[in-house]
Amino acid sequence: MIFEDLPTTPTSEELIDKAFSRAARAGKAKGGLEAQQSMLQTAANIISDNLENVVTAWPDFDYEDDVHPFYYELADAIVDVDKLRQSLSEVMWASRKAREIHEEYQPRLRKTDTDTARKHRKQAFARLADIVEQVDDELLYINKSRNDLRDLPEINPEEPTIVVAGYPNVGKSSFVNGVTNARGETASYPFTTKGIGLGHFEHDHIRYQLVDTPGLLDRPPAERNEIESQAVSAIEHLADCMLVMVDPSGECGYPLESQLELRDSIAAQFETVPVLTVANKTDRREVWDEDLLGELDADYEMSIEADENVETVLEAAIEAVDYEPELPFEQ
Ligand SMILES: Nc1nc2c(ncn2[C@@H]2O[C@H](COP(=O)(O)OP(=O)(O)OP(=O)(O)O)[C@@H](O)[C@H]2O)c(=O)[nH]1
Ligand SMILES: [Mg+2]
Repeated sequence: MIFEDLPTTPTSEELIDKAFSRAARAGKAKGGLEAQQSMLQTAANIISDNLENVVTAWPDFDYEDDVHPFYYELADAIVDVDKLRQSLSEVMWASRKAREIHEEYQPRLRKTDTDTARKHRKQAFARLADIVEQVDDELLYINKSRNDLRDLPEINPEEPTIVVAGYPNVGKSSFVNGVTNARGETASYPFTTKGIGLGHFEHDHIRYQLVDTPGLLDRPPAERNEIESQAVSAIEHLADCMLVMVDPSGECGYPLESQLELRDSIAAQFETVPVLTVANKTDRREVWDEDLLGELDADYEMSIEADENVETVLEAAIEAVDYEPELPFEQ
């Protein structure tokens, strides 16, 4: 996951302390003008390099190759990506500024007496400290973003992905766990209290990803908060097939009418993604709500419990994904 290995970001105070204490050590090893030059060089380099490293540790949000739209939107649900990008660019500015200060003061530490050189060097230090303090808030925001984003789960947006949606208790997890090796493998997102279920299976040597979405795509859009809505938008970039599971028996606790509305709203939002409606629990057909079955117009009917048609549904989803692996010899 692209935000997993980001290092901690130093605070402005930590960075200033580090730069000046290393500079003091470098100065002690020498004497006269050389000591002042060495101190300036050490402090400026440490500040400039550390600030630059803060920025280059991040993937470039401008390039889809670096940050897939799925992760961009997901990150934006959790942190303010614009503010983060602005912070990164200001830290880069500070890094450059530290180098400029170095270049500006370096000549003043030559061909002069030690006292004058020390005076200039102190002035340069004050300006270096000032530059770092100017990006104090930015460094804090970058570190906060790093902490918030580092625990996003291992979802691979490049892998062909089937997303399973539907009201609670309709059988989403039973399906994901039944057809994959997931066995309850879940990943927690900062924006749902329930774990997102993740499973994988192979078909014709291609690895597919199945994503179960409790807490996100299990109720009407109006009931989602802003963060959840944004997470759902992120899923639009992830899903290659949307499988809406419905329980016409209503034993899940939600009438078929509500489930129908959810299906329609998902189909409307995911208009660029193939959406399959699957009626689950055929083993409970005697209590299905017959009146609305016509309107539901399910693409498939199955029973996970009775293992009826489950394989057919999976194959239909694979077909809907229509994944063509990119072969290296096909240019
Ligand atoms: N009769 C019957 N029960 C089923 C079938 N599939 C799942 N169930 C049962 O329905 C209940 C809910 O199944 P889950 O797979 O946990 O449903 P879910 O959609 O993941 O529910 P949430 O995680 O709460 O959103 C469980 O008791 C399952 O055993 C089926 O085909 N027939
Ligand atoms: Mg579940």
